[in-house]
Amino acid sequence: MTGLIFSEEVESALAEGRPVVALESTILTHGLPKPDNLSIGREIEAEIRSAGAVPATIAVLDGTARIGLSTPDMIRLCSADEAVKLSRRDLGVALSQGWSGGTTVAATMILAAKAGIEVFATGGIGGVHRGAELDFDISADLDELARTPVLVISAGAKSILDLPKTLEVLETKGVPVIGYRTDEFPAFFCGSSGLRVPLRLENPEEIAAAWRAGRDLGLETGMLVANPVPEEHALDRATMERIIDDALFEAKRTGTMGKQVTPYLLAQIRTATGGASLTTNIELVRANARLGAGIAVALRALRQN
Ligand code: PSU
Ligand code: MN
Repeated sequence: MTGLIFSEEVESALAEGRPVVALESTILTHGLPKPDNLSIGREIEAEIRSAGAVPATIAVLDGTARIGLSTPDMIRLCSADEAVKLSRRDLGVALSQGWSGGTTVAATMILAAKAGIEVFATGGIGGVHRGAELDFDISADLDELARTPVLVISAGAKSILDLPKTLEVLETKGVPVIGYRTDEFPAFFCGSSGLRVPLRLENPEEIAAAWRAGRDLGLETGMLVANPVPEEHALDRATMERIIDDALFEAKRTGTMGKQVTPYLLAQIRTATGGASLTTNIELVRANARLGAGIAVALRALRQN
């Protein structure tokens, strides 16, 4: 496979058909604070290993697309000041110009699909921003879910986004949104949003079977599995709404635009909640990593039948 550089661990897992779970890296470069990002990145990988799968953190280093990072690579990515946030539109320039950066959900899906990895766990996806009817700010993650066949596990999306519009766009684009043991679309820090999720499944085997059936039909769309944050780590919905409203106000006041919007809002929220939101963030990604590993293991069992 030209253009991709695999870690040894991921390369042998794929060659032997063992379960692999992709992880994104914008969460490390732009979503979480340094130096915690490094330990969190490693904890998430460890979670996948202990659940019987191999983690493949995906990033771009010195203009090469990496599928699985060695420890020195991970350290570099997590400490680099010049790491760029890379979405679909950025990949060609990043690779040809020798950049290093974190891949968003969209860019990670592209590279995972090319690497032959079907399952990808993350925290939250990008979506339709509030006020998008005026500024057209809609994340490329949504289009990617419509066009790239990768199964993405997230804790829904933060209510920095317009969640009803995000669900409408996913419906229009034909992306299955599956509530994992829930009827509600989770709102990242909070397990509930008051919005119904269109489909619901109860275990990794059912999710793997639904994914396989769609693929067998020739569907080229992705799938979004929405896994609510474990209840004991969820934050209060009213408090988060207030904090998010303040963050949105600040973003507008400072004229924050384009790809800076999401990292800016995430940093504002982190400051406003103190340590609480970071713990919740780590725990929900950990839970998604575990579920992703379970789905990857179930997919492997389906192949063997
Ligand atoms: N939402 C979060 N945390 C994140 C992101 C989104 O709660 O770290 C990151 C993901 O990498 C996602 C990207 O793919 O932000 C979306 O950015 P944009 O809205 O600019 O497409
Ligand atoms: Mn945007």
